[in-house]
Amino acid sequence: MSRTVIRGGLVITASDEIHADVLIEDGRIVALAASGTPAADAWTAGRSETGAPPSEGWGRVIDATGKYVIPGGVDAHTHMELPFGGTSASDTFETGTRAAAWGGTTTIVDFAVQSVGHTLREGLDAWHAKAEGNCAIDYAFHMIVSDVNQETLKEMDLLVEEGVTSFKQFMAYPGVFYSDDGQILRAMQRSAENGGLIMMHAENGIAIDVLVEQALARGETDPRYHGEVRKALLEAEATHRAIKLAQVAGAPLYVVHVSAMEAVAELARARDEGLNVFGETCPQYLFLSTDNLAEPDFEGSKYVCSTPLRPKEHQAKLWQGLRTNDLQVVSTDHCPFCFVGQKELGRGDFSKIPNGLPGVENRMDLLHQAVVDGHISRRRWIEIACATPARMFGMYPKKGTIAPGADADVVIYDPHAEQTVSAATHHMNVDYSAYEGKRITGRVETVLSRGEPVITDREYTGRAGHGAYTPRSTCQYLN
Ligand code: DUC
Ligand code: ZN
Ligand code: ZN
Ligand code: ZN
Repeated sequence: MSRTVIRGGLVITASDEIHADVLIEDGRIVALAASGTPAADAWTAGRSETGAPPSEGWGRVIDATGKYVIPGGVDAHTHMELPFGGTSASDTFETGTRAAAWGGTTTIVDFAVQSVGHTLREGLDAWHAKAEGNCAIDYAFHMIVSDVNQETLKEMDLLVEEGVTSFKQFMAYPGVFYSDDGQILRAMQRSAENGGLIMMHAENGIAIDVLVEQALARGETDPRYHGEVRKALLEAEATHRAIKLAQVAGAPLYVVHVSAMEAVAELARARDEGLNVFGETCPQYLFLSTDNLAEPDFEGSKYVCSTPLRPKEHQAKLWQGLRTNDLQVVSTDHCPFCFVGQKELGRGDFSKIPNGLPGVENRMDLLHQAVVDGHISRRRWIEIACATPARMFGMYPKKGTIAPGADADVVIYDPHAEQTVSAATHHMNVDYSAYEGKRITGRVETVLSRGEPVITDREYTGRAGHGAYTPRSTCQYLN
């Protein structure tokens, strides 16, 4: 048996903050006991409570005095190795999950892609092949549905049964991932029956493509025009439409990467009506803005993603939505493309810049900074970054909390350490940082994945292949 005791830290979950020692056996959390009590001290001494001698193979004791002991982060939105715009996201499952661990994330849910004309199964098999044996931390899959037809709808039932319980559809990207309203309605009706959760990329892509064409015809080719054509109103309109379609279908809805305050208002209204409508935002929308898209010398391309960054005034509404639970989850939409050779594909035409930002390594720290800055409480930090994504996507309480029976995915977090974010020191396979130079209070010190040390006192001690595929149950967050 392998055992670990984490001693003397402040254990923070979505619901509690307690000074407790955590006992881990064979990859699972077995018990918590108030620090300094005889029960807790007995673990550290390697004795049972009955005073038996130290057992063979007694594992490590991690001193977490003065530190936080938090659940490993659950990033429910990543795109490792995603083919996009004639290139491919630069993090593999190996580099991306290692970077995630460095940043205190111990589970990712990545998006397998159905290509038009192919089956869901083909897409899912392809993503399993990319991930298997390569991940440092546990992983699961959502399925991007690009081609809704009778066969696809039947396959959705099978996927839900085998643990792929959420399906992304796109109201944007006509000709690539796009679904029309009829296809969306059919997929929603199916998920109302089989328990699946539709995740929506809510932007009116048909209208956006008209605006793109008109902007380029006017010679507006710089990255900042990406933000201008992908209008907040067209995010709000699509969000509204998706909510109504879900209501007609009687299905729950999860809107991904919400960036516009007008879209938050749509979600808030639907939730006030009692609908099972949920919203996710991402660190880039909370910390970055159209000012970044306007950076000179094509540097703005580093910040091209969809939905796009918005003017700064949207940020306050996103923070408010996170506090009022009109937004429930912060994921990264991690989809990195190098500036050199990838973002540069869009020089002279912003519509050819591959869409996506790196961030899987930065999320837990940025949200801790939000605690320091007073935007959210410590428990809300854990709720939006660990517990709710685990619940939303059917992995709780195995993932997302520190409790007896849970996987021992645990982060020892130093809330007082100071760091400066930089591409020079990050571990993502991308040649820039979206948060270059940002000062952050707080830093990951040690990370356990199912009890195994992946990061130990800021050294990588994990291995590719430790991470296991995690089938999921259906959404555990419904009204
Ligand atoms: N948005 C991005 O920024 N990248 C990948 C796909 C998406 O919807
Ligand atoms: Zn095929
Ligand atoms: Zn999207
Ligand atoms: Zn995405």
